[in-house]
Amino acid sequence: MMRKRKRKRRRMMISKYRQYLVTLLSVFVFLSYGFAGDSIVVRDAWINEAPPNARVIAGYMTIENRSSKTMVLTRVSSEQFKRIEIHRTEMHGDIMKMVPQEELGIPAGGTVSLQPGSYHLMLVGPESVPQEGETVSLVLHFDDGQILNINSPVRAAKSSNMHKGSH
Ligand SMILES: [Cu+2]
Repeated sequence: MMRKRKRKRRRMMISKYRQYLVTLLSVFVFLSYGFAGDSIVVRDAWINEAPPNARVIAGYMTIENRSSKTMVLTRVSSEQFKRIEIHRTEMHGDIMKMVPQEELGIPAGGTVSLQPGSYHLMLVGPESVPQEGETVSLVLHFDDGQILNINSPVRAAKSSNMHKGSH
């Protein structure tokens, strides 16, 4: 008697759990679809090619905010690196300095370019240094909880998009 009842209860719990999972999954799909929409568009992402023993690598991209409110990039992560910092290169007299940024705001309807000599991502502690032709998977986290996954190709800085262009 007792055993039967217990089994029944467990079955109910499993089905509840399953229901919960399905709900959670559909919320997830909805959110990522909603985001895939248009509020943030990333273009021209690239990772600077670096020697195989490099401990830090720079990453660049153009982030466009098509929404009607400021979007704030709060965090960037990648499974291929220990951590990723947002930096800005500043000139102090003759001295070039990289200043870590807590976050990066992209104004409504505006564009922020991460490029050599300005804002950039500092990819710290590579699992193995990615070489030209490979890509780095980056996850961009925004202050409203939205998340954007991008694949960034690795290429040499000399063939920079400034003049030659990649398309
Ligand atoms: Cu830096």
